[in-house]
Amino acid sequence: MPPIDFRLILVTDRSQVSDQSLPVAVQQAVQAGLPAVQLRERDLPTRDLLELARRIHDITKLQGVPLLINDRVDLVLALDLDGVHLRANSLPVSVARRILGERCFVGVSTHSPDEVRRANDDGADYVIVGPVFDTPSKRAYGEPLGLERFAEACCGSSIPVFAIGGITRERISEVRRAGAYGVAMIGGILGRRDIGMATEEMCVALQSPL
Ligand code: TZP
Repeated sequence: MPPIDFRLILVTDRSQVSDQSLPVAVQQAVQAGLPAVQLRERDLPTRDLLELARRIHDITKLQGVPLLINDRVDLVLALDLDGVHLRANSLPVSVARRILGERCFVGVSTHSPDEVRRANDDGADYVIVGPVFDTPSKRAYGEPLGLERFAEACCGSSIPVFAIGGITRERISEVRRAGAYGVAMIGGILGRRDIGMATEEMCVALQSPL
């Protein structure tokens, strides 16, 4: 298994990119030092998703930036992507691992300390935990975890934990102190006018001493 040597994951949502296409936005972030991308365009038909994944992969692979995709182990294999990101109703970790083997990342979205422990037991490579803070796209799912429950989730994990949900540059130190290995975000990068600058700011915040 390749090591998890990235601490920032840009999760995509093309509806939040205002002035340009998603591939151009990803290119700007990658040029500014973005270390990993998770393609999460869950509403796209397969052909369109394949095409988008191909275009984004052309950008990420040039810079050696891992590209993960939600759910689609078939597209991981077809395009030689770096891994898959699973949710509760996706394929189980063991099945994804069996299909993809050890050279691909298998990540899991989790929402509680119990789910984090289960993902550890199932053999995931990393977990994304959230929403930690309030974030518009997730209000329908109820209250965010908050820092205390997030810290509890981190305590129960021996694999890297990424915080998601309302993560800003200012909050990076808070989630790191609570035990986060890294952060994942949509709006903190794609919602900003200057995507390159936003990416740089996040990278600096992740490297600052606590
Ligand atoms: N999962 C939990 S919160 C969230 C996802 C996909 C949305 C994160 O968006 P933002 O803009 O970084 O708060």
